[in-house]
Amino acid sequence: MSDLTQAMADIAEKTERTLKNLLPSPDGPEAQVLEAMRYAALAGGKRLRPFLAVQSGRLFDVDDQNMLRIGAALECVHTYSLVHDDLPCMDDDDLRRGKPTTHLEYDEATAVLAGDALLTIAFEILSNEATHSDPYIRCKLVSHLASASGGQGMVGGQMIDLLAENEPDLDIGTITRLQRMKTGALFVFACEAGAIAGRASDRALGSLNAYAHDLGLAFQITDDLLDSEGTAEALGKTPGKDEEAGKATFVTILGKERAKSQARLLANQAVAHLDSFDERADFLRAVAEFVVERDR
Ligand code: GRG
Repeated sequence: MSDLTQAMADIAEKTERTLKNLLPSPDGPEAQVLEAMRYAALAGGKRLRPFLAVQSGRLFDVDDQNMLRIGAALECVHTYSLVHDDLPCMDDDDLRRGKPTTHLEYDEATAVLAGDALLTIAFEILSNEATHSDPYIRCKLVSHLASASGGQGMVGGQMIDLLAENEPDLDIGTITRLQRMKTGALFVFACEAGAIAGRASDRALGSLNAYAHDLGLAFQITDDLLDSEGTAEALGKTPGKDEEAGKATFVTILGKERAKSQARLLANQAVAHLDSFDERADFLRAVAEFVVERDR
């Protein structure tokens, strides 16, 4: 196992434990929604966003325990987006993280409510004093995650994506903007969170922002490639959805070979933005390679 794989497995395991402790235990007449939240959020996943958050925190000596709470909040927002994206009114999917999607395991209403509750608990986690001793920093974390997730971030990107279905002629600029909002915004929050929690300089924050933008795009291009080439078994989700929906993607516009070289270029560019950091940024450097080489 490489050092990176080991470090990712370690943070994934700690994220799972943190989420288990933070998500409410199914109890009382509302138990079904609490169960569905746990079903969706404790289903594995790469936990890439918590990994980025913990690594960014380490650059500024922020305690891992604080960053794991921020990572758990991020994972709650990310999981809510997957639960809602899988609904029949959106992507209508039946497989996620290798298991039946939440609306199939329960029902549509429960999946909508579980997604809603995962989104709101993220802010409950961030605003709790166990996340950071300084209320100003907690407020900043809440505000940044809200902007990244909302109508001018992830939700906005999803809206453009839905409107873009059956529009195979979208240009690369529109797709890049859409993906920066839909996928990139949470990556940016994950990487900036350590700088916010560690009261880093604007320059350091800017470097992490630039790194996250390039990493997010490299991740998305690879996601498009996996959608066109991967198997349900390896991905834990249904491949070929973009083509089925008649969607323009980086792969339909650039072709597979150019998409691959563009993803690699962006990963290299992401690493270059970390030049001002010492060896504590080595896992952030290594994860850029992982993002373009991954098979799930
Ligand atoms: C419904 C508000 C709302 C937003 C949905 C992010 C998103 C917007 C939809 C997900 C659809 C999708 C497959 C996007 C591609 C990029 C992406 C977010 C992939 C899944 O993230 P991973 O690979 O998943 O990090 P795991 O399961 O490892 O956590």
